[in-house]
Amino acid sequence: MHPEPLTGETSINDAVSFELTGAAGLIAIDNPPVNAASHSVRTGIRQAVEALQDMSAVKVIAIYGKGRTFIAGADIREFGKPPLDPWLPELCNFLEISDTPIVCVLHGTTLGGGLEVALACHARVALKGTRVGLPEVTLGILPGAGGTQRVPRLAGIRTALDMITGGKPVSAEDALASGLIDRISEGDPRAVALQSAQDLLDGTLPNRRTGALDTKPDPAALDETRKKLDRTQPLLFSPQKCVDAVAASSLPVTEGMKEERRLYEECMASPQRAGLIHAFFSERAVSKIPEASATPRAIDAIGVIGGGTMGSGIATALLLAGLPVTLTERDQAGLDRGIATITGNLDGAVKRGKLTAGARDDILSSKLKTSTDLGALSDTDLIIEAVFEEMSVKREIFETLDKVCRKGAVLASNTSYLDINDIAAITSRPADVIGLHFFSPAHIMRLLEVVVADKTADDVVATGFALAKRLKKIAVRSGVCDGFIGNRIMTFYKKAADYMMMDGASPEEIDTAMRGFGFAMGPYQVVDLAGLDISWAANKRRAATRPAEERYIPIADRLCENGWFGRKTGQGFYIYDDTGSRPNPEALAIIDAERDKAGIAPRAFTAEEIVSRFMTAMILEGSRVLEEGIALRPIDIDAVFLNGYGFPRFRGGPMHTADAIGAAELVRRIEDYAREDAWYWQVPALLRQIAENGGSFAEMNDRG
Ligand code: 3H9
Repeated sequence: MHPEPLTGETSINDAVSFELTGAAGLIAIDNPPVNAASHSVRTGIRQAVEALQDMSAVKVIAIYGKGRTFIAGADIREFGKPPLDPWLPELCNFLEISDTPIVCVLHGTTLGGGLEVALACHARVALKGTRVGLPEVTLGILPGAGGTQRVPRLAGIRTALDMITGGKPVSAEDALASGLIDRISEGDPRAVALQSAQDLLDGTLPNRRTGALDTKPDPAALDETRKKLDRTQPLLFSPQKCVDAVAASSLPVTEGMKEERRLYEECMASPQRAGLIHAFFSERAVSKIPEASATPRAIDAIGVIGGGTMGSGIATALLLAGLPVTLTERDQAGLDRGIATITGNLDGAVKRGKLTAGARDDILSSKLKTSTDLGALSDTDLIIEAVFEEMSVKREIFETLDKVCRKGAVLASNTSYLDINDIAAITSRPADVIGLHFFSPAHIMRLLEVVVADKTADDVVATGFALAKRLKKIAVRSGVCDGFIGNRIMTFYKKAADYMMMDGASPEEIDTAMRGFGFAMGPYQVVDLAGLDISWAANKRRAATRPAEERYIPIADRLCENGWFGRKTGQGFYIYDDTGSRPNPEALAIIDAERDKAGIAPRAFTAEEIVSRFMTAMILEGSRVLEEGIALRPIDIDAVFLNGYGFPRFRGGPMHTADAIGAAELVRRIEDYAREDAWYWQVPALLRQIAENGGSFAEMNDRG
């Protein structure tokens, strides 16, 4: 028992404290950065409520969060570890049955278990600007602390299905309209907590036990959602489980809770949960780089050189983030094309509701400047070159930039393949030179490879990461090599696909198998979209240095010789017209002819073998990229493929998949495939070492 009355705050532990103010007991949660419902938060809340319940002066309790948000969810870092009492669902039930009424004050991003705590209280007040949601499905699980039972009781089955299977947060206004919360207030969380406690006591806020309410059955909504998910997310496990759990909300609450728990455990045990949570952490881990402590240089004005698709996309991304851009091109015609592309991109953003028409007009009239003279970039802070991939062209540009740019300006190249060290050496200021490799369309794709050359200064690297943050992109640090992390690995595994094509699998079979694995598109759909001419140019460039032992498949080159560059020319591996796309019979004839020429009798490939060879090749080259220090950690490679190459998120990325397969099995596969082609299929030393030690790539992430 605590002595009463209390004044000031009493700490339960490092995360929870309480205070007494008149008849109200206020409980504060303080567990930075996002007040995740860790073990100390759960025990802290329970002990604080118990302490307050024991005080006769306390007639009402209010819970609020300190810092930037109320509880943003269960502590994801505890997942997969032995659960510690009290579990979040137990805490929620404990709050709901409290005889002392409890109001919760929400602010920031009240998500997952945070919202579930609030739903179990007797009233909910949100500060203006709060976003509430149940994003568990994005982590491969379902709301497991009563969310699937309490949301339908407060807001109906349809809202519950939308929120729980969609995972997207909603505004406080929407939450109020649906009945999820009781009021929107303004002020600081503590003051609102105090006022709300008084209002709950006075009866101006409703005082209800959510679990005591009934859910109105809605079989049509359940059926529609199941069918939609079958169609749109056929490979995902947890969305259907979410629907099952919401369906159980028509049962008496204790039975519904049991069913929710059973389904939650199924999701927790699924490899998709591990993959999706790995993906979540990978996107945050990538910013932990050796240069993280350097202060980024100030970036107030940016120059973009080149108004092609890439340059215009980069300029659009910068403009959308509110940065002023000076676009340069060789001539007015080039500038006109660039301006037209940027305008089209911004129009698209207006159509998608990301930008108002007024803001677009404002950007075009006041934020975008253009020039045909590189001298116009003399007072910009960062210049991104995005011109044709030809060293002689880049040389001319960087020589000029070295002359015209102000001291301390960051000089970046968007090259996909060229050596940043060579580009840096063109200038008298190599410490200021860096690679910023965007992915097309640059205003939409989230990945940015920050390519660090030998002499790049730490604060220039930090500037690249700071820029990515402003653009809301995922920046991944890469060392210098042909193709950096992503394109280098892609070039390698693309060969494995080509070998299968040459030996008997059709492009369509390979694409279908990889889509079945979860990729958004198969590799031949990707090259058709990117343009076969791009890889044709790279093949020609590499021809001189291609090792004699390498098996070379010329099929794509033959297509290019016919002028078939993929989607943009109406045909490539597929034919594209008004009716959609279908395999190109002429491409298949070329494949047959090349097999004949090489004396290959085609054999059948199962989807399983296609996936196995494709993934083994990807992991093989990923291991080499790690061995050479091009990527800092396996998790960086995962982030690259998840955000730039359509890798299925629920599989966590290639190196996470490597651990799921197991290093010993990967070595066995490579040695097996090496019997056909010992040059291509070589076991990397790192992979062999992990296999021999019984280790994992995940351990390399932990070492940081
Ligand atoms: C759940 O609730 C299950 C229950 O239904 C059932 C239980 C039985 N846990 O993103 P940021 C870390 S599932 C642990 O950069 P922002 C994050 O790793 C959960 N750590 O900030 C990072 O650490 P570091 C449902 C977490 O302002 C730091 O906080 N909830 C958690 O851009 C800052 O994060 C969710 O899925 C967590 N739950 O965005 C919400 N959340 O600095 C997941 C964050 O060491 N979180 N961290 O790299 C988010 O969506 C965003 O973090 C948020 C803030 C919007 C909250």
